[in-house]
Amino acid sequence: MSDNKLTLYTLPTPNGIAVSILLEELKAAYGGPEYEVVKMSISDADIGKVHNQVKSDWFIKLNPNGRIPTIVHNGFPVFETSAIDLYLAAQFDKERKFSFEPSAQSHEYFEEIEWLFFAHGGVGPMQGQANHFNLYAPEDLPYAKKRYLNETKRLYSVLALRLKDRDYLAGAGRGKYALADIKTWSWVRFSDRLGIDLSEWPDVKAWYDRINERPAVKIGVTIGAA
Ligand SMILES: N[C@@H](CCC(=O)N[C@@H](CS)C(=O)NCC(=O)O)C(=O)O
Repeated sequence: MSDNKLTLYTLPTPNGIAVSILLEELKAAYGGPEYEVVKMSISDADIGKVHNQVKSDWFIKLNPNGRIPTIVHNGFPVFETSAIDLYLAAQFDKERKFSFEPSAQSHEYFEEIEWLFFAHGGVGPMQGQANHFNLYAPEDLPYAKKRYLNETKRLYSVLALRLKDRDYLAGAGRGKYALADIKTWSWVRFSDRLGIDLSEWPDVKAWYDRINERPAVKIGVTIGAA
């Protein structure tokens, strides 16, 4: 094993790109880390392709939750998007270009954690359920469809409140593009699937467009496709 072997198990889903975007930002800013991509399958139809399954025995040893994304860095597995991004920042974002230095005194660091948790515990799960009930559920459940869609939109209005007079979610002044933006943006990118129109929240739309223009983001969203 080399000194810096990093493998990313992923797909270009809202959770997958939250990690591949950060990895591409790190590569653009620092020239690395290089990483190997293992494209996973999360489709039951593929059961039997053992090396392609998030619920197979070998993968559950890396991520007991059986989901993408997951990384293994020099033999150490890490799962959960925000934990992976915090880990990658601690390992590779030495100049804190996309993160904030952990410190009890740093309000910026705790703002980052606060907005990461907001996305990880709020936007992701609620929009995920909205997707499920509106796009995939085998039963038509109008109450569930409406509940999760409305809650997702309510959370977007919280983002709008935060982004009024700011460019990014965490950091002093107008903020700094960092982990919480990457994590949240990765879900907002898929909002059109629910018929959500970002122009309802002009500051969220401006933040979305600002991040969408970044070259590393354009690459990050493709990692694990085809
Ligand atoms: N809380 C997890 C969510 C990961 C997740 O739900 N990943 C989905 C794809 S976006 C998945 O692997 N689904 C497969 C399954 O549920 O079996 C994280 O933040 O990493």
